[in-house]
Amino acid sequence: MKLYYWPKTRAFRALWMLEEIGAPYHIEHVNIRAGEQGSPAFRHLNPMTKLPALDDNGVHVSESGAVLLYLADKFPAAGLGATLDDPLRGRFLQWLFFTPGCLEPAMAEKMTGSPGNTFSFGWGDFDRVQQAIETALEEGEWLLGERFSAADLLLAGTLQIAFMAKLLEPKGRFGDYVERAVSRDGHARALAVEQREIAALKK
Ligand SMILES: N[C@@H](CCC(=O)N[C@@H](CS)C(=O)NCC(=O)O)C(=O)O
Repeated sequence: MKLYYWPKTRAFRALWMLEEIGAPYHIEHVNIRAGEQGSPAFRHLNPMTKLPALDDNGVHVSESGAVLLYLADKFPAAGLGATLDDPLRGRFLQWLFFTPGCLEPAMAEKMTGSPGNTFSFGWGDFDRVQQAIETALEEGEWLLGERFSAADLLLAGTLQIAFMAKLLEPKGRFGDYVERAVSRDGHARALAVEQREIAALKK
């Protein structure tokens, strides 16, 4: 499995997922700061020319939500998804789509101060996504209740960015949730890889 990656990007989500799973993979660098994502070869892989992208023996997947879903389905024993017959499958998909489809656009809107339209825009607005997460987390430690899934990986990783951008305070229910997610061994392993990659760039 090849992970097209550059440090300090959304490719970290896929890296974290691969480390959670323990699947063998290797990193293919795409220096997005130097424009390498625009090469014809990479464009063929992901016409959006963005990271992350995955090549699993010729099967190409991009868009972080799709990459996580692909991996969760491919490695069910890792328990990071919900199988087709699992009653939690619906909730799993809902929250997996929620982060890129609602949270990220609402964050972008909030950051840029764009006026938006909570009724017509698919992501509502930042207050609405915040309330949705709050409600979901009232029901359990994780989005699926008792167990951590790829949907938590995606949401917690994105909430960390919301903390860094000062859109949310890293405290209370949100703070505890992100803390629980990043305390996982899989996250520590992914972070070690990311730190090695950052250090290598500085050489
Ligand atoms: N919707 C995409 C967004 C990916 C994305 O925006 N990646 C950024 C890095 S964090 C990127 O590759 N930017 C380079 C570019 O836009 O040229 C996903 O979730 O995978």
